[in-house]
Amino acid sequence: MSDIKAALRGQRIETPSWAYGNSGTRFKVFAQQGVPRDPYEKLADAAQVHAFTGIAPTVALHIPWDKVDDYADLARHAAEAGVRIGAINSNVFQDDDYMLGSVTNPDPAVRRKALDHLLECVDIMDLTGSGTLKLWFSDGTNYPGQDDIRSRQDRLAEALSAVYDRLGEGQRFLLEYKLFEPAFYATDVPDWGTAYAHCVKLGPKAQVVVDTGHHAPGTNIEFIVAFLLREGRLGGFDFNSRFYADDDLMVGAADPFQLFRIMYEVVRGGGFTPEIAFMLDQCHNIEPKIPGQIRSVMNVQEATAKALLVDADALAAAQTAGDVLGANAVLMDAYNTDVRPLLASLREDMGLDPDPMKAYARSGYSEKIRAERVGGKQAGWGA
Ligand code: RM4
Ligand code: MN
Repeated sequence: MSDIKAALRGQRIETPSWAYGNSGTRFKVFAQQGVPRDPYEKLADAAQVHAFTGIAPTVALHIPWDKVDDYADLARHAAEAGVRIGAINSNVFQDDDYMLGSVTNPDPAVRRKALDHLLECVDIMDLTGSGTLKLWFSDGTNYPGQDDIRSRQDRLAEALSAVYDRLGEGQRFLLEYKLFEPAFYATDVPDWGTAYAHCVKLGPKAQVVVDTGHHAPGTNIEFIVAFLLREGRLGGFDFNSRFYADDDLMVGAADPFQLFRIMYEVVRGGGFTPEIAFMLDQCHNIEPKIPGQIRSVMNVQEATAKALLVDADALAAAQTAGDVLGANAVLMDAYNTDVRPLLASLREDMGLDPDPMKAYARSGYSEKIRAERVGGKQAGWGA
């Protein structure tokens, strides 16, 4: 048990700056009181999540949403608040020029503009000390024949290679895939196989990131995790959960069993290390944002604790003996264990309150930001 506690103590989960701002669906963004108005206030909120969970010390930025004049100053502010800047997320999906795609656009001038943005993100990494660039392309087509699928792959490869060449020492990029949306007919990076193939061609600094909301219903995500880990190409996760499409709901809320299965494959494949980025990519449309992040961090932590509890020897013995029911029972025993007392005790060992949700609610921070953050323009999805 002390091994499991030590492993959980070392766990790191990164929260996304955009989770603290307002967000919504394409129908409505509901504004909440006390929401950050700039990246500085987003980092202050993220620091609360770390203060109460003890395992969320880094914050992912999204450029240009989190653009500032002085990144060294932003990094200093983060450190003062007790957190650090994590992955830099590029954004080539919100400019009119990108209507027909960014790096795969048929127009070379638009491709150049998109590539320049990606390279600018690496410049920002140099300034913030970030080691990870996350690339997600909304590129694709809506109608058969709209553009040439093969040429678009060539253009994608060309852009990825230029970004790869720009990466410095200790820097890598994570290529994200997504089944569909906003393109509905053909997406240029629709699945892990496409992302993987591009990464393999480029080299070890190119890895795949698995966003848990980006698959067709019923996809066995833990298989993808096992495969990518085995090939040394799993760079990290964008955790969230979904019922229908890319819902960006709290991780572990829709299907905690799936999250456990994923974390089991991570542990099994030796992926429970700092080299794998465990990030949240979520939007809290109707629930309060900071508690939404705290709950999400706890959900990942619970799934991880259960995955670490799997009796590896008993499982291997049952598998070797062809004991189908026995092997399944070993896994289910771990999943059905209530790990909340273990995690409460871990938090006490770490000098934290055993109940982060209640401790945050009692802290008065929510009341404070509601009173202080009046006026100004609230940060939001796309702002
Ligand atoms: C995309 C993708 C990216 C995230 C944006 C906001 O669907 O998941 O990771 O940067 O949303
Ligand atoms: Mn994502």
